[in-house]
Amino acid sequence: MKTLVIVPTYNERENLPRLIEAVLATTPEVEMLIVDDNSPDGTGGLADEIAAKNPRVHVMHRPGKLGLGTAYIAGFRWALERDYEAVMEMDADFSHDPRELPAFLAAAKDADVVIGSRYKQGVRVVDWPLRRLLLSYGASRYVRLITGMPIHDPTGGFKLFRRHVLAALNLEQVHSEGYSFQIEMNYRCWMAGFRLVEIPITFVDRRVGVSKISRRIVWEALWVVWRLAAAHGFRRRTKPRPAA
Ligand SMILES: Nc1nc2c(ncn2[C@@H]2O[C@H](COP(=O)(O)OP(=O)(O)OP(=O)(O)O)[C@@H](O)[C@H]2O)c(=O)[nH]1
Ligand SMILES: [Mg+2]
Repeated sequence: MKTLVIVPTYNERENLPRLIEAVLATTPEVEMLIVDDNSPDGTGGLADEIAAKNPRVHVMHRPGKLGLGTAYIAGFRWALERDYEAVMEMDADFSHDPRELPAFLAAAKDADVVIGSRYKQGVRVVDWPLRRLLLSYGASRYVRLITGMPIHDPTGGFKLFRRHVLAALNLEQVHSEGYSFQIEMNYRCWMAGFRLVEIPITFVDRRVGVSKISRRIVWEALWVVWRLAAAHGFRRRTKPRPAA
């Protein structure tokens, strides 16, 4: 399945070259789109240099730090203008292990959306401080409690959408930015009746570079869940989608 792996970057100079190499080595089916927000450390220029030598690597430049959510939406649109059958989200900082990528492609044969899950069949998070783990795990329980969405890890950012899913969603309606972007995408896919499948992944804390998580991102996630649920009348189940 021809797949585009979208990697948003902001100051990931130390990670990006190794990441690209590792991702492309997994399978000839994948290409990559780096969406760089004019990183002060020059990640964008570095991506251009790599892309110039490798036709499987593409780069989108944005003028400044516009957020993760809009970076992915821009990437999704770019993919839909081309002939990719699947589109993946992945972080640049090696928290998502490239070696797990083929498992997503395999699972996509029987799913519309494949979600890499840290919290299905146990908890697999390496090197996070307990505080951060509790925040993330607590958020996942909170999302499930309020929306009824049967997903163990709704804030994770290692995932795959089949092309027809992105084509069916109204991407212009998606406004959230940080963790809530992941929640919102899952929720919209679930409400639309698509098949969401979780596969176990192991998440490792970033080794180099700095985190971009902020208090604002956490608050956004807390209230976005209520906004989404209210917009759908607090409906807690979906109707199966008629076969296409
Ligand atoms: N283009 C773009 N990329 C971003 C932006 N914010 C974060 N990213 C990238 O999105 C991915 C996830 O961001 P991280 O900073 O790793 O966020 P996190 O995983 O929640 O936190 P840490 O791993 O602790 O840093 C990384 O590849 C970042 O470089 C942004 O505003 N624009
Ligand atoms: Mg990270």
